[in-house]
Amino acid sequence: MTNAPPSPSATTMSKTTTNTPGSQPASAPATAAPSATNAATITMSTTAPTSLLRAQHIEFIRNLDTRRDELEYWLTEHLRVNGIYWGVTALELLGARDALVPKDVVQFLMSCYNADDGGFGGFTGHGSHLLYTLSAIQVLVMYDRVNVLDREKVVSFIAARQNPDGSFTGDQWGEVDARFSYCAVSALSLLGRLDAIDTAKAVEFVLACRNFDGGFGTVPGAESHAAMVFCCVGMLDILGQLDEIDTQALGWWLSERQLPCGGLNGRPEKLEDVCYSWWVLSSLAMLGKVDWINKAALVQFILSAQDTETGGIADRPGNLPDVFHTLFGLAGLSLLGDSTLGAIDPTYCMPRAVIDRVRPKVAPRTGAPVPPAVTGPKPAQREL
Ligand code: GRG
Repeated sequence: MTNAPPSPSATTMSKTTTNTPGSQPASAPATAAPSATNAATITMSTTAPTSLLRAQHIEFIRNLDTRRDELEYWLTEHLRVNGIYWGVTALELLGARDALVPKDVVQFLMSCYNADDGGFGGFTGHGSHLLYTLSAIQVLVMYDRVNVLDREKVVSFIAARQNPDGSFTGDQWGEVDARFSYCAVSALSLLGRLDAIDTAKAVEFVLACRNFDGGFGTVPGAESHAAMVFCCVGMLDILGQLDEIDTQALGWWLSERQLPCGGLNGRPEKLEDVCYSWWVLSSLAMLGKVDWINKAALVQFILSAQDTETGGIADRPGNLPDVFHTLFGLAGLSLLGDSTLGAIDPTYCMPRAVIDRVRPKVAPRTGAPVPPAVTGPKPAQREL
């Protein structure tokens, strides 16, 4: 399966010239007043799709792994495990799990497992990193195949990433980032092993990434960014610490991300991008404030970014689609109440039905004590 690049802005390719950055839309959404600190935005096309192209999106994802003659397929090789998570989750929301063969997917994921340290790389033979380890665990949980893991070994890889100040490094090379705090806590929660880390110190670090505007950055002192808000709020939610957040300030900052075209940006003065329909909206959902944006305008923005020829969703209308934006567009529509899609859990970015199934193992949301460890089968009992 191919997938999208790490930074959408690095690969955005325009299919058409119908969007005109800098011009104002004919009618701005009623509740989405343009912020004085936001950049100019696009004009929505009147010929853009207005309904969900469900069948085309399923075909788009099903075909991703057949595009091996395309440069992008190989340029994104290092992210393949993330791509599988994005594609599998999107298919789950579309009610189309059978579009891929779970056994083959699990087999490929396990080819990316590094038995020496217990983590997953982004591709077969690549070094272990928390980003890929979480994606692999998420897919195994969705397929109910966590039994293939040497659970204790995976837990030891994740726990070993925690620093004395509570932060996490993604891999052995030492980069610290709030994303990795989310990855570690989400993954351990899904494995029922939050007891393996110092959760109080983990919370302390994430709270140190909070800024005066209510948002969160990658590290203490870094600019607030919506993707980091998702990571920090999600991590605090899993650990039952949402009370630590100034929900009024953060809710205001998040709702200011909506631009006149209906789309959301990730920080002031930046362009709208479909993926923020997830990072911003999921954060608002965790805070119980989805109504603080103009939902109808955002729905139309996401639908407009669908590709009518190939299926899939792009970062913004008129650009080429990829699986990253396809997942986060669909996930956003799900949070916005599209009843033709499966419901998504805003904290885990996994189908709500899956989280409900594993709920006894995952952490509570109420600040109650972390649940006891769940012991997995012995490695000898594992099978693909
Ligand atoms: C389970 C959904 C889920 C995530 C796991 C890995 C992770 C936790 C989160 C990643 C968050 C992240 C860094 C997303 C990328 C967001 C993005 C579009 C970044 C681009 O930033 P800029 O500065 O673009 O290039 P802007 O939009 O600011 O111009």
